[in-house]
Formats: sequence, structure tokens, C-alpha cells
Amino acid sequence: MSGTAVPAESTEVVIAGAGPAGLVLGNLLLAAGVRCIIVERQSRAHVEERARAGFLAANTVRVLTENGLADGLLKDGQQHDTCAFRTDAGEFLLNYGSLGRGEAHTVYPQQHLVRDLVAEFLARGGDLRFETPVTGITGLTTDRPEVTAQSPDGAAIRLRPRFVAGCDGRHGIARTAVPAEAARRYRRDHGVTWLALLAAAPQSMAAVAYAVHEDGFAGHMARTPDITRYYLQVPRGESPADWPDTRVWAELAHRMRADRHGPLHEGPILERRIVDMNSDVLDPIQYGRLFLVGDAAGLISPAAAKGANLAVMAAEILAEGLVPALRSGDEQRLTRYSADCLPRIWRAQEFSHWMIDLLHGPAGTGDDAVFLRALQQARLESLRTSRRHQDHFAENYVGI
Ligand code: RFL
Repeated sequence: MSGTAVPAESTEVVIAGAGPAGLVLGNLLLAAGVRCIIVERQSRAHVEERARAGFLAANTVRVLTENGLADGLLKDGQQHDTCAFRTDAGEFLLNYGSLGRGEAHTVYPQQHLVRDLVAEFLARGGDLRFETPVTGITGLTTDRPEVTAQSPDGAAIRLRPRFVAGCDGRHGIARTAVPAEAARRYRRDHGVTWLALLAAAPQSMAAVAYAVHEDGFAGHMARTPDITRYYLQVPRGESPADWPDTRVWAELAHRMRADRHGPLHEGPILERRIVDMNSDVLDPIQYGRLFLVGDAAGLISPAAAKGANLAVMAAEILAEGLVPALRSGDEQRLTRYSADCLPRIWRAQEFSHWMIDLLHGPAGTGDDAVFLRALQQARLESLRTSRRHQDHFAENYVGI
């Protein structure tokens, strides 16, 4: 256990999961004087080293800044406002920071954000229990639901809060506590698989780069001055072991057309993981006294880098509902939680889905595949030449 423990019996909100969703929510509740506990399955070192997202939207930075949670990202984050598309026809750059609403991304690795949020929560006297998996969530339609968890020494912990926030991600227990008949789950398998790579190498170009290639998509994204994220589309079922460093760099150079646009800065591959592009949305994202936040509420493919940003947005909306509910019994905002979040979640899903279609053409020489690849080229051409299309892209690319 870390921080000053809130006596379990006086806990008002139990937060399952210490990812971006749970930690932003915990910090916002703590600042408003709400007695809450964050219960996390993994160790502190694990969550502080888990590399995932990096592109923070302007609205995410606003939430973090307004709540005194942005010191690290304002100091070390890099501003990014341009992306490049590479095709057989050449390369075009979109300076999205000067398009749409004129917003840029702040690039700050998710694990650094998590580290900052953990430190702040503990500094504010928060109760954060690592290596303490939630094992059960029951009684959600009563005034006092029950959350059970297992402490690191194996002892069972029983908490009886007023509300439960399910911030435990896509494989968490919270979404399984919603009975099947109480929510509809909309799912889509986009049929695309990425090999997500982290290279110990500086970025190879100033912009995010999306390479559309007949052998599959390749992507390049900055993280820190020494670490760069790359993506390679690979056949479904492939294993990371099929991709030794030499094969990775040869394929990236081929798809990024390094012979035409300049070589990539190579370095050891630190992490390679297979990501099947799936999305799902639960509706509603509330059941009784349980509120789902972030990936627990809906999974979004990483094609448009929206997941962590949606998590922060929903955490803010939930905090704004929980505080009046607990302080004055005013549950108006809280009852609108699902209705407030879902339209934004669906807009992000729509843009993410559009990005998947933009970046991946079907392989093969059959009529269908050739037709769909021609549509993909037409979409890219529209994006290259139409200012209105570019404004729409920019607004959705950085916005939530
Ligand atoms: P998290 O971060 O998964 O945190 C959930 C936490 O809950 C814990 N947990 C439990 N704790 C207690 N009891 C249990 N029974 C528990 N079961 C699970 C877990 O250990 C974990 O600590 O969910 P959260 O907070 O909703 O945040 C979501 C984001 O992490 C996710 O959407 C993003 O990482 C997605 N994503 C990206 N999002 C962006 O906005 N921008 C990006 O550039 C971006 N790039 C990415 C990504 C995701 C990726 N992967 C790995 C799919 C790149 C990749 C490769």
C-alpha cells in the first residue's frame, strides 16, 4: 500500500485500474475532497514502464493543465503539427496545426504520463494499492456496492463504496460485471493486424509518416529523442518472433520508400507486439453504481491514436458527475454520463475507422481488391488537394 490509506469503510469511490483513466479520475476526485481508492493489479514499476500511446490531443492537455497534472508533459512533451503520407505517387505533407481548429499534438509517452499521475496522486495523499487485483464487483443496483480485491499478501479486501469506476482496461473485470441484458456491445474486427515496434533510435523525419504500400501499411511516430515508434501491417496470425531486427528495418525501408525519401535511423528494436485492429463500444457505459471509463468502456483501434485521449475525456466527465452526487446528492450530471460520453466515443470510432480504410488497401489482383485500392488512392488524392477535406481531417485527427 502507498500513500495515506483511506479507511476502507469510508471510501466513497473505488477506482479499478491505474491507467490514464483511473489516475486522472483519482486525481480529480482527490482534488475535490472525495475519498477514493485506486486498486491496481500490476506493480508500480510495471505500469510506469508500459509503453503505449504518445500523442495527446489538445483537449487532453487542457484537462491535465487545468488540474495541475501537466508539469511533466509541458516540460518534456514535444509539439507535433505535421503528418506525411507516402504513396507510389510521392509524398505530401499536411501541416494540420495550421488547418481545422489549429490544434497540435503534444507527444509525451503514456508511461511518463502514468508516472507523473501516480506521483501526483500519492503526493496529494491518495491511497493507491498496487499488486491488488479486483476479483469481484457486486451489488451494483444497491446503495453500497461491494468490491473485493486481493492484497499482495493474498488477503482478501472488501470495500463498500458509494460508486465504482471501472478503469481497468479492455481485459478488466469491470465490464464483465455488467449483465449481458443491461448493455449492448457493438464490435468490429477491422481484419488488419499491426506489428507495433519501439526502436532505440531517434525519429527518422520531423513528421508522423503514414506509408501506403501494396505490400502493406508502415507508420513512423516520434516518442522521445531516443525512441521512435514504428508500425508494420502484417498478416493475421504472425508472431513477433517472425520479425528479427534485420527483417523489420528492411521492410520499413521498403514500405517507407527510403530510397526516394531518405534512410531511416536504425537502432535495436526494444519491443515488438502484435496488435489486431479491433474496436468495441458498450452502450450504455453505466450499470447501477458502476461507471466504465477508457478502454473498459470501449476499445478503439490505435489507427488514429484516440484511446488514451478518450480515457482522459471520460475521466473528466465522470469526475464532474461524481463530485456533486457525493457532495449534495445532485445526480443530474452523473445520470447523463453515458449520454455525454457516447457521441464522442462514436465520433472517434468513426474517424479511426476512416483512417483504417485510408491506410490499408486489400492485397491481391482480384477485381474487388483492385477497385478498393483505387478508392483508397482517390481518398488520399482528395486529402492532398482539398482544403475542406484537410480541415475536416485536422479537426478530427487532433480533436476529441
Ligand atoms: P489501461 O491503460 O489499459 O489501464 C487499465 C489498468 O487496469 C489494470 N487492471 C486491473 N486493476 C485491478 N484489478 C483488475 N482486475 C484489473 N485488470 C486490469 C491494468 O493493469 C491497467 O493498469 O486503460 P485506460 O486507463 O482506459 O487507458 C487506455 C489507454 O491505455 C489506451 O487506450 C491507449 O494506450 C491506446 N493507444 C493509444 N492511444 C492514444 O490516445 N494515442 C496513441 O498514440 C496510442 N497508441 C495505443 C497506442 C495502444 C497500443 N496498444 C498496446 C494496443 C499504441 C499501441 C501499440
